[in-house]
Amino acid sequence: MAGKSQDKVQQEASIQKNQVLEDFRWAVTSRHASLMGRKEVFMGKAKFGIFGDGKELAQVAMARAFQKGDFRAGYYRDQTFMMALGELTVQEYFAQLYAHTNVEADPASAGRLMNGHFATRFLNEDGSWKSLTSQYNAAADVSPTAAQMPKLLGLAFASKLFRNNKGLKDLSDFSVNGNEVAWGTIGNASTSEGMFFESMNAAGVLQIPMVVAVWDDGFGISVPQEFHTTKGSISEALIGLQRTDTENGFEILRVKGWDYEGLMQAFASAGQLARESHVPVLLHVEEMTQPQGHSTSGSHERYKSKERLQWENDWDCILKFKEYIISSGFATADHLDEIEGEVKGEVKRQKDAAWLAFSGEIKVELEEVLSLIRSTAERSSRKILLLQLADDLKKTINPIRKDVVSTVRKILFLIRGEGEAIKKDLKEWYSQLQEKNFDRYNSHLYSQTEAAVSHCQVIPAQVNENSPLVDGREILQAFFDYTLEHNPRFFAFGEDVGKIGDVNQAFAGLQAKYGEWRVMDTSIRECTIIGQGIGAALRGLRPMAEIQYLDYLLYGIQMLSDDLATLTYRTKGGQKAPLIVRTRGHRLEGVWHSGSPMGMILSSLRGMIVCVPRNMTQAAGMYATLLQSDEPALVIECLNGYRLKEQMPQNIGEYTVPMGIPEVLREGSDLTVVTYGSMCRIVMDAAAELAEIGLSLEVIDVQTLLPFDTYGIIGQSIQKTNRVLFADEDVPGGGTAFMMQQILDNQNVYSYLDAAPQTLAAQAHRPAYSTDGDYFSKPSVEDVVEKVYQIMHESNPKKFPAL
Ligand SMILES: Cc1ncc(C[n+]2csc(CCOP(=O)(O)OP(=O)(O)O)c2C)c(N)n1
Repeated sequence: MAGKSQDKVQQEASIQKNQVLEDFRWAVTSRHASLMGRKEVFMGKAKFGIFGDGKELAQVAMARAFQKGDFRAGYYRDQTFMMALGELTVQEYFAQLYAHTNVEADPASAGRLMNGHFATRFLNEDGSWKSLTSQYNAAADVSPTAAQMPKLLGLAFASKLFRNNKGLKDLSDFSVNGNEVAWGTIGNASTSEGMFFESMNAAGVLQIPMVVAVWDDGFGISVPQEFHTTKGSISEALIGLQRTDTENGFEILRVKGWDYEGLMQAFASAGQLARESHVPVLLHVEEMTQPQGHSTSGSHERYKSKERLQWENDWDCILKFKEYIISSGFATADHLDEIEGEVKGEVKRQKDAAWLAFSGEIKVELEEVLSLIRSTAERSSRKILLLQLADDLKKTINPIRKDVVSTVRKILFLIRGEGEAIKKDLKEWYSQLQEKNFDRYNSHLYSQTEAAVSHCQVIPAQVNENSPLVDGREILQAFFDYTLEHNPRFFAFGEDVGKIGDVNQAFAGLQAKYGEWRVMDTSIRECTIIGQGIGAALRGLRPMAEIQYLDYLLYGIQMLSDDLATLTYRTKGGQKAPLIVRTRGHRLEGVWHSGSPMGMILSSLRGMIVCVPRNMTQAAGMYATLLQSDEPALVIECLNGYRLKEQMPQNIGEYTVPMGIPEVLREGSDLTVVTYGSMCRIVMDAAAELAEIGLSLEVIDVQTLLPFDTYGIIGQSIQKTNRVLFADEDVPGGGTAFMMQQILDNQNVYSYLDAAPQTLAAQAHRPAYSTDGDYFSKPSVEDVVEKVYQIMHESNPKKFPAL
């Protein structure tokens, strides 16, 4: 202090005092939001509540260290952090608790997620990027514990790329020299999840600016610490990751959740270390409490001892903060009480405003419909019943949309036999409401912007008789070469992708040509390969994450399903991560290298594009389309197609393959076979054989399973052939069942069918090893021939006698 003027010292002291009191304000604001939130649930105004009480102090400290351009990937306890950052008002907090469906009311999820799921908006309304370096960024939360970790890795990894990949230097809306820290939060019990350990190890290897704060309150719902973590402490358990003077690793810090100064220091130094030196940090925040228990689902008195409950009271971080403020002379107890009184009033005011806005919208609809029902009743023969239903609806306490809509639907059913003039007003009103409700609850499964795949320009591949025949993998290699040269945001990574250019060499030589920041190797960690891609894509990059074989997608599918596929939907267009996942499958050898688990994929990845190119020419065109778009995708190349010969298109890198448009590979008149991927060749071979006995097959390659045949090409074919077979290599009831459902439900082909629609799939078990194993497990040419013949036999046994 010796060199400082008295004024300067005083100024600094007052800044500190202001800061401390501001932090106090945020802590108690958040606490009262938690206390009132729980009451709202118990009063029946919200369905479920999970709150951040007991975790406030650490979060005001984290908010102080968090800078513009930084990213958070955390979990449901982080309300204080979001509030202190200015990214969550109390009113918005309650809007989410009530499930208010307006983006303006709940910018994180538009009422789609239960409370405590935080997010900031990365995108403008048209889907274009905001300047992420000019704002605080919170990646949209998901509920599965620890699922925030893999994308956290990617968010931090992107800083590393921005710092080291010179081609990204101009992207100043996304990064300033890779100075952005990715801050993660996780509960102590959730650190037991595999993805936590996988992410931590990967961050230590990658040396990225990732700070992971563990909020440790000694429990995971009712289960105490000794069931969760070796040695009862995650920072002890991870000591082997700690950096030394000679080896890279993690910085590990420990701090108490009630120690304001300790927390401020720990978060500041963690942030600085990560930001400047890209050293990852584990910040273990111990001795946190949970004053109201885990959630509104139960009370913690059931499983915490009296001593523990007493300890939680005595070591409540806000109580300790008050003691600290008073003993440091920043404020008197009376002053703090005064602040708290003010805060409580303000929290209540914003809570009430949130309720008024939420319930007000519904009330408007309710009033409208009541008056419509009454006027309908006057004209209807069911007058008394309708008035009774209106009366019941009016009496509903805290009415919701379901009450309104179900009453209207009941009435429309009741008066179905009455004249149009009687029903018209109510029907019209309901149809408009349906549109609004679709937007509220069902929109944004896929991109609704100009960059959706459906808007991408179609440029046909140019091939002529002089186009050279090459191995399929060379077509991909030429495509990736072109893309690496022309698209600086594009990079590819995965197991064996870097040095050898992937196990089938589609990237061969490209790391040498474009460098290790464009084409890179990773360890064997599918879950975090996906997370790495999601995080990087959230930051404006165009990653291609490779999963070596489709069979190993299972390790990564949780992240794809829970995080990537739901992202646009759960933020109602507020965030996007146009990650391309490249993999290969369908056919090679044995149980774990020839899988085709399409049913699994189709059920769990709604929200993603799923491409099944039959060869590498189609694959390259699909990648080109996807790179123009803002949608996430999975592309499954044919594992047995890399050495097959194809003609190299002249406009490689530029031509595109449209999504959702099947291609008719062979025209025919007797029966349509709908298939994709490696099965295309088998079905084409079968078609050639059947042609010899005069049977004419129309063969259709669906090309993409999601979206599926947007223009009804398959239906048109069935109108011509009147018979259809859906064939693939998945288990029975998987991909073929999906295709059949799409056609039967959406293309109204029933009346055109002369024979029952059928499926041909693999055996229900995984495929056995070797050529014979494949033959007896997966559909063969003979299987297709016999199946088609059987359908024809049933139609005309005379012409096609039984085999
Ligand atoms: C994968 C998964 N399993 C189970 C749950 C149900 N669940 C929600 S929170 C929770 C306990 C988490 O405890 P902890 O990580 O210590 O965080 P805390 O709630 O104590 O802050 C559990 C089991 C879940 N959300 N996700």
